[in-house]
Amino acid sequence: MVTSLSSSLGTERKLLTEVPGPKSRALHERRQRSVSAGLTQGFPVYIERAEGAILEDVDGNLLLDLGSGIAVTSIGHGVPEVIEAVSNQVAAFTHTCFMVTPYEEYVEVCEELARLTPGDHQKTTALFNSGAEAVENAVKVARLATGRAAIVVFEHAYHGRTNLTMALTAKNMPYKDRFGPFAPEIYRAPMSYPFRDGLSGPEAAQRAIAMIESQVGAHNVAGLLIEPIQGEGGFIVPADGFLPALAEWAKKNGVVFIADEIQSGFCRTGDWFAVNHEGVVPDIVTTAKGLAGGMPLAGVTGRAELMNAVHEGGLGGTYGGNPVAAAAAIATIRTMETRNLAGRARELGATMLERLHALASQHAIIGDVRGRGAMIAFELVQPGTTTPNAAAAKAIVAHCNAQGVIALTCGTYGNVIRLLPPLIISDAQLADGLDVLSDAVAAAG
Ligand code: PLZ
Repeated sequence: MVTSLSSSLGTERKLLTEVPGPKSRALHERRQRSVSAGLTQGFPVYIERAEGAILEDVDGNLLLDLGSGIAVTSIGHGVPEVIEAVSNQVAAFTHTCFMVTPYEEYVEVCEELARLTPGDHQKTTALFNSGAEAVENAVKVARLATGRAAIVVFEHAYHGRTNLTMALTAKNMPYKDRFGPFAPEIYRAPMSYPFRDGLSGPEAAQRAIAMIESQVGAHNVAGLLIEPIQGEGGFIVPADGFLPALAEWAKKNGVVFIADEIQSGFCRTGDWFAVNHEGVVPDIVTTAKGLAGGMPLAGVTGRAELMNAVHEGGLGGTYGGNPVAAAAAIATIRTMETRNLAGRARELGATMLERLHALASQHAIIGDVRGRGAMIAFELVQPGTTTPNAAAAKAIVAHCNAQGVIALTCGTYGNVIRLLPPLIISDAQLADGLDVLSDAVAAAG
């Protein structure tokens, strides 16, 4: 199994058929009969293997990945260190349930999360399977530790699809529509969105704090939960000073500051975590996605006095911190360090921003270019306005897909194209992807 992966896919995008090709189309027909219609149907090319930034589909087409499975395979596909760690762990044992009989890999991931997350205070961690599960548990900890109920979240936020996290997520369609009733004691504050509100960070923070104090009351707030750079909501980078002002307010009022770094964490923005760029030290950090290089693993890491306030048995789950996923995380973190993928993310970001700003100066449908490190996006508008242009975003992604480039949309208004390349993508591969993207923008504009 491992040896068959060693035959290289090469490094270049190459289409042998139209995409999706005949085999993908046949699989897609099978899917329509057996898979719930409730799942998003993205780009229906069925993948057989992957290596680096290249995905090979069942028709033999080689596709360029600018999405990393939504910021998950940040270290790239088929990384030998991860394959080896996972293979060894599968052979050793795959599951005991950490709550029944523990194992070292779980402990090591928690040690690494304590080391890598901001702040040198004492921290402990609990591991889970998905981002939504991590967010739910962060809320449980904040409520228990403070004895308060209210959770403040922000406009455009995305935190998951479970019942509690649907309440935390802002966008109705497709995430919440007709799935209620939703959990109570969730309050939504205005976000800093420089392109649309023109406010400075401190001004936007003051606006949010005034809302919280008048509509909720600081002493009722258990936790303030925020994505330091919003993901699904549109890669919204808050104005400088917004996050520090909120963190300061939280500290002053005994409110647990929870950074949801599930999409922005693990070198994606050019540092281990997006909060590092503004020197913010959260009380709790939620992680998932990039943490385990493609295996399902999520973490809640927080101040020991918060995390340890929970009674024994209050946190857990059958699979949380599964040994195979934990082994993958340890190898992923090592790989990120030895290959300096945070530094690479900054280089990729500089290249993407330069190309996208140039493109924006030529095409009036690009209203804003933003992001940090290798978490970069541009927002499509009706020329000369800020009116969202979701049709253009859709057309651009379709154009990219037809050329064998995986690109993703996001945003409350569906009008943002986001770029999340694997951090090991080569300069030539990125240039190729950006060339295709430029043609797509030209065609849409
Ligand atoms: N918090 C910041 O980005 C997941 C969602 C894809 P799970 N984002 C991708 C989709 O349409 O379901 C995400 C996130 C942030 C939480 C989550 C939830 O993580 O692992 O998908 O549960």
